[in-house]
Amino acid sequence: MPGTSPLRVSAEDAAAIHVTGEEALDWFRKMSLIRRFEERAEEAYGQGKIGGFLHLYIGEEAVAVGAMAALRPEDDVITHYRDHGYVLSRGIEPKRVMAELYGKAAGLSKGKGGSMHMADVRSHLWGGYAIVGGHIPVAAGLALANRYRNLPRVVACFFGEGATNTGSFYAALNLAAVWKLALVAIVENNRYGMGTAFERVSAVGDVYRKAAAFDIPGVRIDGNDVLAVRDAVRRVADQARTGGGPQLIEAMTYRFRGHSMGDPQRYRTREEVEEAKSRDPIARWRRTVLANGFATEDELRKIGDEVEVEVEEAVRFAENSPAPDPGELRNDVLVPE
Ligand SMILES: Cc1ncc(C[n+]2csc(CCOP(=O)(O)OP(=O)(O)O)c2C)c(N)n1
Repeated sequence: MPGTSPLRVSAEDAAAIHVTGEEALDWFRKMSLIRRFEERAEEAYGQGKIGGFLHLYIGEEAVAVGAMAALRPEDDVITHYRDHGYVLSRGIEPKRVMAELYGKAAGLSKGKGGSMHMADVRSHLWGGYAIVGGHIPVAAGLALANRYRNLPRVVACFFGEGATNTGSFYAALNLAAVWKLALVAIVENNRYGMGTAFERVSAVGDVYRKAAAFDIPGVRIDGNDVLAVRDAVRRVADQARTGGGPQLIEAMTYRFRGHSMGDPQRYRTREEVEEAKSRDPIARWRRTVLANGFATEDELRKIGDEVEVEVEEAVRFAENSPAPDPGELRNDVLVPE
């Protein structure tokens, strides 16, 4: 029944799903890269080197990495503002992402977008959007454009559970369903929209059930299990690509940091955060990698060291890069007449 069947991938199921050693280590490296990159961004923000908003993805890394592993490079990706993880897992160089955070000319969006607006159209990354739910209609538009152009591409649209209470979520998914567009909505349920617990503001607490409003498939998965994410996104993307229409995934996860920098986090207890950290997606995948003999402790440590070097190089690059030329100010900006 559409919108009513949670998909759960147990550890036993996961073991039965084929993963190559190369994939296993690639995912470990990418999740570690996102984590370390953001820890360093957090530090730089504290030193006043990064301005504006900075929404950290720490704790949610398995969603971006698992989803990108399932998607094809030409599939379109459009996201909300908590967006560093998506571009890094698609293979964008960390130094270009860090330079964007620093507002430098060599940044991914030429230093004009900052943390919330990471875009690289050549890599089919259509950007982070700051307006909650505002990019979901754009995702439907991308999928409609792909239909017109006869391109067998899927649009993956990422957002938080809070966005499922916006009008644009309903307007966009309704038309996407009517037109059977190849749209995969990936909802990262981290339980809070800024300082508000989802259950306090949502008439329907199970996001996957909201798919029933559009008569489309909706599944709930463990978003801290990179393999479960890869498997689920692959499955629903295949359905969308072959005429199955839009699909909705609710990935259960948790953000370990505040909503944005400077969040005093009075809406949740320290104990709750610590308990959630016991389900850390990276530590968990690390255990799976070791248990399946994909790598030894030493090999994983080496990957960690390489990630450390890569992130330090990104910081150095961002610090030493020039600011955008003032003459660039009015370029790439849409100014209504
Ligand atoms: C239309 C709109 N309303 C309010 C805000 C302020 N705001 C920014 S983030 C946010 C919470 C959204 O939560 P969720 O969609 O669950 O994503 P998360 O931040 O948890 O990843 C709110 C209310 C906004 N940016 N846009």
